Amino acid sequence: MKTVFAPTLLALALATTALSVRAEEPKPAAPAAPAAAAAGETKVVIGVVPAVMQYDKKAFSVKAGDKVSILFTNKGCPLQHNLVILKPGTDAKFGMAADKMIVADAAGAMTKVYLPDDAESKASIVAASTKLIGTGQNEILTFTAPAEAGAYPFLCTFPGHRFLMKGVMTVTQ
Ligand SMILES: [Cu+2]
Repeated sequence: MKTVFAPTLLALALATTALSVRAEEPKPAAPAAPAAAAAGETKVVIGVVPAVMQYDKKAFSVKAGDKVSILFTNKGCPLQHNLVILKPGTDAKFGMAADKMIVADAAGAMTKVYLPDDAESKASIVAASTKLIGTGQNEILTFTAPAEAGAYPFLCTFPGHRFLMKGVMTVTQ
């Protein structure tokens, strides 16, 4: 899903104004192609379906190198969730590391948003929410899409959720 961000529209409006003010000057500078600047930005909204422990969006695509912003929102599910996007093929191992940290120190695991922080797990994170998202809460994750095309799994590592609460971000060239 490609969306032009509001600030870009504002910039376009300002640029247009500037051009009309400067109309009498000999040669206005070539416009800096605002449309091209807007390309390469992807906005995604991912919610939570109450009661069934699933994201309401299980697949989306981004272009390699895009600026991505994900609005992760929980409108009506009483449970708390996170959202972590991982490098291809690392989801099972990451999930098991999350389970291990919960067993080792449940309270500590919660303060870490159930994201394992050993070196290997950290290296497999593409983007992750910084807090647990309860009812009525949301968070915007912003990151640059990986340069390499592939299937990047995303999941919730709140205890027991990841088997149902998962999806795939496809990165295309
Ligand atoms: Cu969850």
